[in-house]
Amino acid sequence: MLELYHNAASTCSQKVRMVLEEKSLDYTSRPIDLIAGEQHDPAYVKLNPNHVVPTLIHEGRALIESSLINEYLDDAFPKVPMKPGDPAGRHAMRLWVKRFDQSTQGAIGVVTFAIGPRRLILDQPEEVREANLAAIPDPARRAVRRSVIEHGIHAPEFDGAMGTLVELLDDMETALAGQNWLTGNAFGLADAGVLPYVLRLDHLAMTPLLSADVRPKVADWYARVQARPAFTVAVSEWLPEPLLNVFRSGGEAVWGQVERLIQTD
Ligand SMILES: N[C@@H](CCC(=O)N[C@@H](CS)C(=O)NCC(=O)O)C(=O)O
Repeated sequence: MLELYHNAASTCSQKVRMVLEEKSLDYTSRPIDLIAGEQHDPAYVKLNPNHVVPTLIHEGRALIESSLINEYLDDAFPKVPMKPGDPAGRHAMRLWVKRFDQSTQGAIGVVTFAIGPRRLILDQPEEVREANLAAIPDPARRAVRRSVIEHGIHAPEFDGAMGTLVELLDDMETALAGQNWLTGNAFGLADAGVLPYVLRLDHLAMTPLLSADVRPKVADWYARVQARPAFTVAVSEWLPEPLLNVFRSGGEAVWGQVERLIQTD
């Protein structure tokens, strides 16, 4: 009934898998290897013209854009509701989600590629690397990807991207001061939406940003998310150990520099 084209470690895929799991929805998994460039396969591009994951197939329709897929799932399968029940709560939820789409997703892409998969991509034959870069349809996105692959954390985009992510954590800390979850006292779409970004910072060895000494509310939120049964099934069981090692070792190698960069901002 549901088919999900996704990638095990991709942030946008994680947020959709999390919602599917919270709602106990079964789906057929269609994995897409992003490093190998399967998102550019013409058959896949027919489903997702943006050459990205995830894509959800439901009742013959191909649904794209992770945040919109999650709202769709909540509308189509309302038994376990993940949107606040009141208009103000839904507005707050959509404000978070809008922010994830407008700035967080781009920032996490910069930081991830600058530290992690960059090394795998630089090991690829030049013609494979160039073909995959050339296939990114959006010229701005293509230019940023090239920049972070070439320059890593010294890319001009890196500093601003880290600033965006630190600001997000600070705003989460504030939002969580009077409630358990981002938009109230139930785990909802905003929490599922932000989870992959917090997790990615952790995987990139930026764990000190999430420590209870620095951001106690975020640390507590993160521990409670990780304790949810859906997290195990939707996120941790999918994580490929070799890629996690690339993230962690890449992050550990640059954490000192990144920390100085954040402190001087
Ligand atoms: N706004 C899109 C962004 C999707 C996106 O950027 N997906 C990434 C993985 S998280 C991807 O497929 N990247 C492949 C590439 O950039 O080549 C969404 O939320 O679905």
